[in-house]
Amino acid sequence: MGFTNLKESLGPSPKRCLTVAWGLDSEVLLACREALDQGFLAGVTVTAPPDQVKTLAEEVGLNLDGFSIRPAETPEEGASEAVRLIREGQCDLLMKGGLQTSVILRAVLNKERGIRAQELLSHVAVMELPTGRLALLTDAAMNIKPDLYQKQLILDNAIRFAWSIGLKHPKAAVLASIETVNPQMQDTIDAACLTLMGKRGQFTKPATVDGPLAFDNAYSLEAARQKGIESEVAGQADIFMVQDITSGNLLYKALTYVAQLSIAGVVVGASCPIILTSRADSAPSKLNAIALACQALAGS
Ligand code: COD
Repeated sequence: MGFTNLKESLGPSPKRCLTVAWGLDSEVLLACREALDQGFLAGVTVTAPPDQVKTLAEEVGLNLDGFSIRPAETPEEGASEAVRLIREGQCDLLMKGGLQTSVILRAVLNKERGIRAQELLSHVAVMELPTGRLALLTDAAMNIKPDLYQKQLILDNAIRFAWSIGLKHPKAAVLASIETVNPQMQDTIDAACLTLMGKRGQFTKPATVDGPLAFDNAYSLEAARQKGIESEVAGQADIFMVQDITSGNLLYKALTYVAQLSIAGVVVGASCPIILTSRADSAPSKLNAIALACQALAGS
């Protein structure tokens, strides 16, 4: 299943409303227009200064039917207003507009006024591999240097998310730089622990976990064979789990810019999926992210 199948299988959803925090990003608004036109969304609420939204819409020739605007003077105010709309059940999905990732994440995590649902929130990037199937990369954008317990929660979030978008019994590769356990490399020890947790059924939903695996062995069965690695996950991973934000972000950007994969990102673990796209993403890739979040909401 690729993004095209995902969008085709989604079907119209007359009641779903999305709020865009600080919606001063023309590509985000154009993607929302397309999602409204394709029936994935019933309404879009933008938090931002109304005159600036209208000017932006005029500049790019965007029809604002189906949009409503909640005034906000600053990105921080826009983020907390959008989070409030989710908390009060007025909207179902949250999307980042033209503000910094950390600003929206802080509003989401706010102890009194946020929308945490799980103990840990984490980022899941969904990419369409050259073979046409979808696979997940986590956590390339939220948790900076997780410890083993946080890694367990990050993997658990990704496994649940995989199930919610129809990747049942996912195979998860815990990535490291080598595929053997080196007592001097904590990431290889953590990967081995996560593998055992998988074998002992310590994740919320069934999954096959294997690691440490280097990216080549996780991605390519041939590469794994050449190294004599026997693994149920090698060459078939549905989830690629990195162990810190730096390696994750490097991999994410290399896959986007060098391999030119279509990638859509969401934060999971809050009361709704949070769509995080980067400014460089095109409107079609932002539409993929909206469709993905709608699918996750329907499947959770
Ligand atoms: N899940 C649940 N609770 C969390 C999480 C999480 N992932 N992270 C922090 N918290 C809680 C903490 O326990 C604490 O109670 C509160 O939130 C504040 O924690 P701090 O002091 O660590 O929070 P912040 O506001 O300094 O940082 C949280 C961020 C998510 C903003 C921070 O981790 C961050 O900047 N991450 C990188 C985001 C980013 O820039 N991504 C773009 C790179 S591509």
